[in-house]
Amino acid sequence: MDLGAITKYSALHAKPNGLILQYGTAGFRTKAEHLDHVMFRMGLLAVLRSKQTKSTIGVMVTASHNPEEDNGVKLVDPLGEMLAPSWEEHATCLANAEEQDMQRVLIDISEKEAVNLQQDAFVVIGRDTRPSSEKLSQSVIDGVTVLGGQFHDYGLLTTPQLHYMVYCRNTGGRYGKATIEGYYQKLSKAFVELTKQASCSGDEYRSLKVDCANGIGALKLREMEHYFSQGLSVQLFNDGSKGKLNHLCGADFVKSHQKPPQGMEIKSNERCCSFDGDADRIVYYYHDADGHFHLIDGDKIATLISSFLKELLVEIGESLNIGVVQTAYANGSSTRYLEEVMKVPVYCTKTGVKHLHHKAQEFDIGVYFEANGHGTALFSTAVEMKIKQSAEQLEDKKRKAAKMLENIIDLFNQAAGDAISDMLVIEAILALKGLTVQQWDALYTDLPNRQLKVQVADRRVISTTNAERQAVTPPGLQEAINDLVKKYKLSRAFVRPSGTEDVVRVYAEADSQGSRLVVWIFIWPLHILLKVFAKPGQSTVSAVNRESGGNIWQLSCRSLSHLRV
Ligand code: NG1
Ligand code: ZN
Repeated sequence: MDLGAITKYSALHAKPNGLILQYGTAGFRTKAEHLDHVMFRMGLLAVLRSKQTKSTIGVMVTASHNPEEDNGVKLVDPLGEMLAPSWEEHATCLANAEEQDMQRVLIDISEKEAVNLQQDAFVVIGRDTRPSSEKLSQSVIDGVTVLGGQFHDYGLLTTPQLHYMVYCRNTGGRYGKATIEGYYQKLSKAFVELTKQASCSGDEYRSLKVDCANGIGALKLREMEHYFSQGLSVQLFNDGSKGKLNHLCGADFVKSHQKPPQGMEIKSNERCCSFDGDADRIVYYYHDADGHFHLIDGDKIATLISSFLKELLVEIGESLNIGVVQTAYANGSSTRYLEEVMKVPVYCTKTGVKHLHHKAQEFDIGVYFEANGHGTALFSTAVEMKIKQSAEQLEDKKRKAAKMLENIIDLFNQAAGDAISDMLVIEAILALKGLTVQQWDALYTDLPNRQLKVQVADRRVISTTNAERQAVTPPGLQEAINDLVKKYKLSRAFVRPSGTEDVVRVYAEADSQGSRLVVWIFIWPLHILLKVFAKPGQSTVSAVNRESGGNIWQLSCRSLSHLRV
């Protein structure tokens, strides 16, 4: 390690005074102007991780669904997975080190992790379309080179494409070719093979409207569409030609506001979907004949996928164990449907895909999705081999099902949740099953639900347990929530500090005969509870009134009068 060079170059990427950042649910995220030093230092850290694992490590520059002014960075581990937790701590430590402590922190990490500094290092880098991303990814490269690492800069990529590249490079090409062309070809070939087998189709002509959140998804989908156009025609909206990234559009906007994005005209019963800013999330939606908006979120996507996979296994005659992994944000109706109707075991983990991903690896086939549309399916190596054999050996009908499963396995991005790959999987399943979007939606009815952000003085005063479904601190908060939940049928509510924003998230759902207003009345006291327990910051009354059309306050006061806080 050339410590002199590190000190010299680090000074060119100086840390702003007093800035403390945390490697959160998906790496570092904050205003782009505060991130230059973090990028340089993550370049350094990626080299150490690469030396330690003797593998290629990925660095992605993105802030996903955050506003355009933000940016972020995360490291991708050898099998395309999120960075190991002990290294997240090193990342936080390195990002927050004062200039004069940089050398010591780097040596500490190398010693603790037994990094052989003589080992070669290789880092691959990708970035989203934010105006700040190009310069920030250059800072990553500075960090990599100053520690003597080799690198390949893929330039503009979706987050899941970078995960895919890392996975391909560390598995000797067995997973696929580590080029953008290799990604397009692998997925499109599987998709076209699948749709060729669709004898009946819910729609005469398969077309889909895609809201690309004014992000990287538009660019990549446009490059890719001619590869799969035999099976699907896509019409792109919010393609970045005029609008601002994630502004009034994209998967996060559609899911949290439960309304369509701006800039997309929707005719009744047309199938539409939205990607988020880095194209690792997807949600579907449509307007019914009465003009009502219907959201089909990650929970319903997981249900469609797992039921299809289960049916295929039955046809092939294989009894493999299949599990679905969700978080506390999964709608109660989806969990009930999966467990009671489909008889599929469901597990709940903490928020953040790394938790879901690890749990899903425990099954022969693990399907995981966050309600916000981030997810994929994982297949164990043994399953992949078994299915390949079956596709060659079994008699006709079974062989057809095995072949289908083989293609579905190829169509999933098993390194990370991927909006493009998930979109093609969903479109293939709908075509093969001859399902319309309404029929898919009718699998079960979501319980009305709301999710809000509350700003408190210090979100860390709230800690949770039981996969984040119960608050441990501050004392008394959970009891107060329990008292509130008792008042509503099939109700559930929880609060947890966000790992990506300086807010506390509040979630509530209840059987309220379809009335979202009831959930509003329910969630509002939760705001008050948080304010009371976490010692207030700013008022949320005006924000809540604005979002609810102004008539919430009176109704909420009535329900508040029952509260003993
Ligand atoms: P936080 O901010 O920790 O709630 C959010 C999402 C996660 C995940 C990460 C990373 C919700 C409720 N939370 O995490 O699911 O996607 O961002 O992007 O949607
Ligand atoms: Zn994202």
